[in-house]
Amino acid sequence: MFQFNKILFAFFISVILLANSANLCAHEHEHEQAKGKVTVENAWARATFALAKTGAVYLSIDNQSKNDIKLLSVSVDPSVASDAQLHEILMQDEMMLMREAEDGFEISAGSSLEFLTGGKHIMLVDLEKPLSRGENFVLSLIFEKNKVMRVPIEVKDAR
Ligand SMILES: [Cu+2]
Repeated sequence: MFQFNKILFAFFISVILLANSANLCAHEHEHEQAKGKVTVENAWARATFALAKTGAVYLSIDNQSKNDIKLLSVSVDPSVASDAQLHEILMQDEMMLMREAEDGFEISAGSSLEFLTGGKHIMLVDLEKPLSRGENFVLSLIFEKNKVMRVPIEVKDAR
């Protein structure tokens, strides 16, 4: 009986070791993909009026990796707004309109995607409360292949 327990124990240990090494592999692989040098700069949100129901976030995503990537969508915590959308500007009959970019945006290798005032922007829809200067929140950028970047956003005065 003692012998049996010992064997069982050894078997158990090796299963744990196997599981651990599998984990390690997965982790390293993930790390390998993540270090593809995609950076986010100049991230900020415009402070809003007291009764504003929408807000805008601006940032630029620099793809210094060797692969094309695609930004599919964005999201924020429901305590900030009920929805976050990728918006683009288009001209129609000399009027500037905005619409949701439902397919997201491609960012080819070595290029960057800029969300700037007067251009592409990230729209926060149904704000829980107005965005006040100095506040911070987190915006999640959701890329293809389930890659998510969580970006700290600082609220700054409208200019
Ligand atoms: Cu918009």
